[in-house]
Amino acid sequence: DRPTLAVVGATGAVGTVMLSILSQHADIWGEIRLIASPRSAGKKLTVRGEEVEVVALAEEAFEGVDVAMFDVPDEVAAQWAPIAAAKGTVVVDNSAAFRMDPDVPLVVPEVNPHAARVRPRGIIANPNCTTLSMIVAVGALHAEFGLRELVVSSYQAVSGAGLAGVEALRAQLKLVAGTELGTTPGDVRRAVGDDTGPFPEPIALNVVPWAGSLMDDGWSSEELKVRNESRKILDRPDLPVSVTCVRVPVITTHSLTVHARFENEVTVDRAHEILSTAPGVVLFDNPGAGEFPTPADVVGTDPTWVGRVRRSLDDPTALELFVCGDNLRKGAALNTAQIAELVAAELRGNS
Ligand code: 11C
Repeated sequence: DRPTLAVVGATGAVGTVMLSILSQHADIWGEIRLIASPRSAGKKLTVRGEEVEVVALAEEAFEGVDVAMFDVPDEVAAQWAPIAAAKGTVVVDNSAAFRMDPDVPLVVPEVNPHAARVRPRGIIANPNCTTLSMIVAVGALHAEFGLRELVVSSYQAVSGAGLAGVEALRAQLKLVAGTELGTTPGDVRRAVGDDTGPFPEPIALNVVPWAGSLMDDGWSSEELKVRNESRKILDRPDLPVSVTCVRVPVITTHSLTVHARFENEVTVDRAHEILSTAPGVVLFDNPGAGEFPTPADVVGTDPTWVGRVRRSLDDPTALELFVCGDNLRKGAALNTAQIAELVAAELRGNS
């Protein structure tokens, strides 16, 4: 019998991409049940070419569900993932609620697939989209060279902040389009007005060095997530990781610059070989021909794209990279679906 899958949070920005990925991937599931807040219950959404009615989040909704993919706010996941797990459902959760729980594996199938099998709470966590947008490439280099340190800066798309982030950028772009704004202090801010949506500053014609909430000593929650999650996925709990997160006026696809220091000397040729053969990575690195990844080309694709690979001028053990990944696909829905498919294969093997 094919396993039953539930998608919890089916109507959100990531939920919508989950449904399209389920329609594109090999059809391994029996029933696919769509679950969302009571407000969305009764809506009809298309998955695998068929309309399915959304049911309200409730304990009974998990009856007979083998695997559930959750994309809901942290507090909703914290409450409902254990309820689903208690019913025997394996939960793959895309919130931050369980990522750092030592009894919950944090899984990227190309990097640490084995971790998915050890899940004492019946929950597997999916990393943050910023971590996921670089970790497949970094993990491949780590497997060969042994990582000693990471210093990264992100260039994060507005859809990382959900549909509200996309709406804010679109609305602000309308207000500045065709103007000469962006030439005097405050002119963009005045045109955009006080309502800057989920961002603390205007995002049109601007970059904003902030994502998430304020943590100790000036760090943002997003920066600490990238640090802590990278350490957990790579199984290097003491790895030095320094992160600066920045929001840019891109709809979808997070980019990062990465300074990665390794145990021994590295060469660009060997790094190219590793990256061009690593599963889930596309090497696109020919700056002489103008070839490097940008969000405009990467959006809507599955892999992690890598370009601008250089050896650090002052450190022969370090590489500099530019990495792009679609934050709604590999950064969220795709990785969650890949983990669910790993679990389905395991359940089939056991039955
Ligand atoms: C952003 N990465 O781009 C965030 C959103 O922990 O899953 C995802 C937050 C998370 O704003």
